[in-house]
Parts: sequence; C-alpha cells; structure tokens
Amino acid sequence: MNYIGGQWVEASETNSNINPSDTSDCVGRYAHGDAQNMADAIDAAFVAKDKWRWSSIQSRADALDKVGTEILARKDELGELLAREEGKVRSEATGEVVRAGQVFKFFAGEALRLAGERIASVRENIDVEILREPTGVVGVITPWNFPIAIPAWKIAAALAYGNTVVFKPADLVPASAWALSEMLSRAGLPDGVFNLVMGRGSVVGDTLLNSPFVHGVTFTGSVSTGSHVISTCASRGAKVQAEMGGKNPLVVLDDADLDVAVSAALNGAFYGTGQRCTASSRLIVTKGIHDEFVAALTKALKETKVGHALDDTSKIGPVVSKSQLQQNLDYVEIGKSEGAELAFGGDLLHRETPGFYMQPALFCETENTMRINQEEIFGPVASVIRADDYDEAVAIANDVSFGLSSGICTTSLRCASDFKHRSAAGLVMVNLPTAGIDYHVPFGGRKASSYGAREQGSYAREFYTTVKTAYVNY
Ligand code: UN1
Repeated sequence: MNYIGGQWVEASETNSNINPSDTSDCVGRYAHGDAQNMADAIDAAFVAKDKWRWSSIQSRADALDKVGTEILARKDELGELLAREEGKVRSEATGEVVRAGQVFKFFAGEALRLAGERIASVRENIDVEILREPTGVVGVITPWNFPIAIPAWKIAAALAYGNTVVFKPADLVPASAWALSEMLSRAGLPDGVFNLVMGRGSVVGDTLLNSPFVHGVTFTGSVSTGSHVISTCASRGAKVQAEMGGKNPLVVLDDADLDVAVSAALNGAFYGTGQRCTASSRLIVTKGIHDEFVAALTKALKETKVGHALDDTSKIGPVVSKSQLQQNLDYVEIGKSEGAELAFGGDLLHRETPGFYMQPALFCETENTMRINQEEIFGPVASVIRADDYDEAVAIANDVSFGLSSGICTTSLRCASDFKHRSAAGLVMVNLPTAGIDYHVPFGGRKASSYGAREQGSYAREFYTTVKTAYVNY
C-alpha cells in the first residue's frame, strides 16, 4: 500500500517484486499507484508544510533518531530483505542498512545544528541576518541500486531541515522502500509530512515533476531520466538536484602496492555487481606494472564466487534484472567487436536457483575512446587501459564526459597529492576503491554525473533550504 496523508492507501494495480538470485521467489506484491495517488500525496505534503516548518527542531530530531535506532536494531532482517530484492550479497546489504541508520542519526543531530549568519551592514545602524528556511515540498526519486541508503540520505535530510516529502522509489525495490516508510509512519511525524507513492515513473514520476506544488526534486538514477528530471523542473522554476552516471577511473601506477591496487580494483569495479555509479569501470595502469596487475586481478576474479545473494560464501550477487543483464552482455559483445581483449569472464552463469547471474568481465588492451570506456554499463564489466606514465594516466582519467569519482593507487606522495588536485571528479580516493563513501561528508560529481547542490553531510542544506537575507534598522 502507498502512504498518503497519514493513511495507508490501496492502489488499483500491484507489481511483483522478484528476487534476482532466484526468480521463482516473489518477495511480495506492492502497490503501483496512479496519477491521482500522486496528486493526493502532493496535496497532503503541501497542506502539512507549514505545520512542519514551524515544528520544534527537537521534535524533528526525535523522529529521525527514532527511525535511525529502529533501522540499526533491525539491520539483519532489513539486510536480508534488501539482498533478496536487489541481489547484492548479504554483507553488503546489511552494511547498507547500517549506513541508512547512521544517516538518520546524523540528520537527527543536523536538525539541531541548522544556523544562519548575522553580519554588520555596510550602512550605519543596520544589521543583516542570513536565514535558512525549508525549500518546501520535496519530491524524492530514488534508484534500485541502494534501496535504503539513498532514500535515507534524501528523506532524512529533507525532514531535518523542515521540508515535507513525497517519496517515489524505484519499481524494482519496493520492499526496502516500504519498510522504511512503515518506520517513518510510526515516528511521530504529523500526517502528510512524509508520503510514499510507488508506481511507474512515466505516470507518478511525471506527475511529481510537473506539479506546481512541489518546490524541489532530488533524483538519483540514469543520465537519460536525470536530464528529463532537470529540464522539467527547470522549466517551471523548481529546485532540482540530480546524481546520475559515472565512468570512474582507477589509476594504478608502477610504484603501487600490488595487493592494495588489486583489492581496490576488485572491490571498486565488481562488488555490488558493478551496479554503483561510483564503480571503477576504467582501470588505467602504467606500463611497468600492467602485466602483473592484469594477471593478479584475473587470478582474484577466478577466486571470487558469484552466487545467490543470501549464500554467505558469495562475494558477488546476480545482476538486478533481466534487462540489465542483457545490457551487460551486449556491452561485452560491443567490447569484443571494438577489438578489446577479454581477459576474464563475460559469460552467463547457471546456479542452483534460476537468476540473473553473469561472470564478471575484465577487458584489457582497450583504448579510452572505445564505447566500453565512454558509456556507463552499470554492471560487472571493467576495462584496463595501458598508460605510458603518470601524466598520460591523468589525461586519460579526465577524458570522459562523467566526473563522479576517481582513484589512484600509488606509494608516491607527490603523485597522490597532484592527482587530488588534477582529477576532474567530485570524489578522489587514494589507495581506495572509487566506491564506498562516508555518510557525513558531501557526495556528488561534476560534468554529466551531477547537477545542482551536493548531497549528504551538512552540505545537504544547500538543496533542502533556501536563503533569506533580512535587514534590520536599529
Ligand atoms: C557508494 O559508492 O558507497 O548510485 C555510494 C550510486 C551512488 C552511491 C554510491 N549514488 O552508486
């Protein structure tokens, strides 16, 4: 059921939530709302907005803290549910749930810390105050790859700063969204402050984007949907924040610690089944360590078990859906036809249960201009690009339309420091995978990866508040 204006509301249609590790397992049937459900949710959020805006920051902090505590207490159960519906392995799923709980705790504190500024006017006897007020009604549109952490970092931030929320989760992962919403429904929020509408993007999503009663939309997802979200919101003057794709480079220099580099590449490129916008899909390796690195990463991939997300010996789960699996396999063919050498994997895998399993694919001898190195695949497919030296590696790293995350593996302080400055990405990692972020610091990228203000940490206030400048003559 959807949650609208403080009530659980049936939808006229429902949608089956299929386990990608075992397609004979249906996680449940979830509401598929229509445009009227969405319109009702927007109305409820609009009506509730003044009440929530003037609520005490203590009541906001208490509500968020309560949800954070419950998420953490139920981490094993929620982790299992998430692994079952999305396909990431249990340890990653539980880790994501813990992150969501911590995010709620962080924003509980943040509700108490929101401050303005007071400075002198350039004129005599006048004070200037810079106030921060809630943005208003915020639409939250989230992807399937982080079914609880991304909703958490958008919804908790919105509520902390006094906004009301209409939440539209991805179609493929309604169970985690519903569980989170159910906790929010018991957190003591006034009716209408938080609303859930599950349904098709082209129906409920578009109603949300076009409503004059929605003041801001925060979106994470694909580049094509993101550009639609950005242009629709911009055309009616609404605030918009969009986190989209990545084609993130991990540079490995001759002086790198090989074990560190291989584990950063294995984790960054293939964990989460490569389904992270922060995934290290381009491994740019200087020539002195190239062959050794490819051999060691190939060996590590051979030893990495792909299997059911709830089998605790699996390190990589299935792909999320049949269409995503097909897209990954298509890109493996594209890579081969472009002349890339397949060093490992790329085939369909059969397991005891019917699911969307594929062997992670590693290409080598690739050029940065190839489609497999320029287009986001969003699966367990990565390429090695050979570079002559550090300078060429940096140039290749930056030569792409995306700019979310980047990484370098090196023992040289000079190269690590220089890369930190020269990387054209919003996140830079040294001797770490490009994926895997802290929850209390800003997150976001450049170029085609991101649009609008940063998310997370106290920087989240840029999107979720609007500034007012008050002059007082005393
Ligand atoms: C991470 O790397 O820990 O959709 C988080 C994504 C990002 C989140 C990445 N928005 O992959």
